Amino acid sequence: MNFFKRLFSIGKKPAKDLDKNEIDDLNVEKHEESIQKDSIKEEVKQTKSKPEPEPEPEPEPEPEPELEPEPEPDPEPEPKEKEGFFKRLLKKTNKKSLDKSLEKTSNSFFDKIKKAVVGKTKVDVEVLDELEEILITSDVGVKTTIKIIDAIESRVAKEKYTNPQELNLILKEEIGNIIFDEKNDDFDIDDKPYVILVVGVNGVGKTTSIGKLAAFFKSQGLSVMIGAADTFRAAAIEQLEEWATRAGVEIVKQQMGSDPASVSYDTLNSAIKKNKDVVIIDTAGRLHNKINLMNELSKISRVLQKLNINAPHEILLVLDGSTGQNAYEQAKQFSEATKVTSMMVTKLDGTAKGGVVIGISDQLSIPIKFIGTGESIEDLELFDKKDFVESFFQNKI
Ligand SMILES: Nc1nc2c(ncn2[C@@H]2O[C@H](COP(=O)(O)OP(=O)(O)OP(=O)(O)O)[C@@H](O)[C@H]2O)c(=O)[nH]1
Ligand SMILES: [Mg+2]
Repeated sequence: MNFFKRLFSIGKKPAKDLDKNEIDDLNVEKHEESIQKDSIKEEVKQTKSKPEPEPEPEPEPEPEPELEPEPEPDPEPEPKEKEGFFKRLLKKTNKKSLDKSLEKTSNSFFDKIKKAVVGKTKVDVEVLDELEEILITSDVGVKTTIKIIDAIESRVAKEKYTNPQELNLILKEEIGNIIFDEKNDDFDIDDKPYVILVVGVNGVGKTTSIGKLAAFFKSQGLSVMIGAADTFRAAAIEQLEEWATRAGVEIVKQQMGSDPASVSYDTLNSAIKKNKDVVIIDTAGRLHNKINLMNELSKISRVLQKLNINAPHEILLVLDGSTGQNAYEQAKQFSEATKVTSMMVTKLDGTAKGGVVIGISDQLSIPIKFIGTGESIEDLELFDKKDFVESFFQNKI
C-alpha cells in the first residue's frame, strides 16, 4: 500500500468528519512520511550512481610500544594426539528458540509485504518499489537491498507472470543466496590453545557472550580459559568472573587499570601451561577512536604472538542486532581497524531489526558464527544460514 493509501486508512473516518486538529495531525504525518520516502529514494539513487570509494590508505604502523620484560615462555608442551583437536562444533539449532527470537523481525517484515501485495495479481513495478522500501526499512541496508531487488526483477522478467505468493519463494531464495556462508564450524587447528579475541563497542554483549561461549565449548568437551583484558573498570572483571563461575571455567585476571596486553599474555601463558584447548579474551568496549582501537588490539595480538605466532586465531566481533544500522556501521569500522575474522550478532530476541544480519553478512563477507538469543547462558546458537532463513520466513506472504 502506498503512503497515501496508508494515510487514508488511518482511523477510517471520512475526511469531511475530521476536526481541524485531526486534519493537522494527518498533514504532519503525511509530510513526515513523504520526507522519509524521499530520503530512502535519494539514498537508493546515490548508492546506485555512486562509484566504488577509493580504498583508504593503509595506516602507518605505530612504533612498537615499550613492553614490560616478559618471562620466557615455558617450552611448548608435547602436542597431544592431533586428531583429537580437529574438533567439529556440533549444536543443533534450537528451532523454537530461533523462531521466537526472529518472531518480531518476521512479523514486522511480512506485515509490510502483505500490505504491499494486497489486491495484486502479479508482481509489478509498484510491488518491487514497495519491496525495496520494505527491505531498507527492515535494516537490510541499501546496497544489499538493491542486489536483492535486481535479482528478483530479472527473475520476474524471465518468468513473465509471477504472482505475489511466488514472490515469497523467490525472496526466500534470493535472501538465502545473499547471506555470506563460509563453512568453518571446525576448529581446524593443531596448535592449541585456540585463541579467540573478543571485540566490540560497549554494551553489545561481549562479556555475556564469552560466558555463553565458554559454556558451549565446555559442552563440546573442550577445556577453556578466559582472560579479563577489559581492565577499564572493576565491575567488568567481576562480571566476567561471575560468568566464568557459571560456565565452570578458569579465569585469569589482574587488577583494574592494568595493561590489557599483559593480561592477555598471562592468560595464554597459563593456558599453555595447563594444556587448555581454548582461550577467550574479553576486551574493553570503550575505545575512543580508530587509532586507539587499532593500537590496543594490535598490541594484544603482538604480545600473544610471542607465545604462539598464530594467535589470536580468531578476532570475534560482537554486534548488537537490536541497533540495526548502527551495528552495520560498527562492523564496517571495526573491520577497517582490525582483521575481524568472525562475527556474533546478539540480542536478536525482542527486536524487529533482525534483517541487519542479511546486510552485514553480505556487505562484509565475514562469517557470522554465532547469534545471541537471550540473556541466559544457553541462549547461543551456531549461525546456520538455512535455519536463519527458515525462521525469518516463519511468516508467509
Ligand atoms: N536480550 C538479550 N540481551 C543480551 C544478549 N547478550 C547480551 N545481552 C545483555 O546486554 C547487556 C550488556 O551485556 P554485556 O555482556 O555486559 O556487554 P559488553 O559488551 O561486555 O559491555 P561492556 O563491557 O560495557 O563493553 C546485558 O544486560 C546483557 O544481559 C542477548 O543475546 N539477548
Ligand atoms: Mg564487558
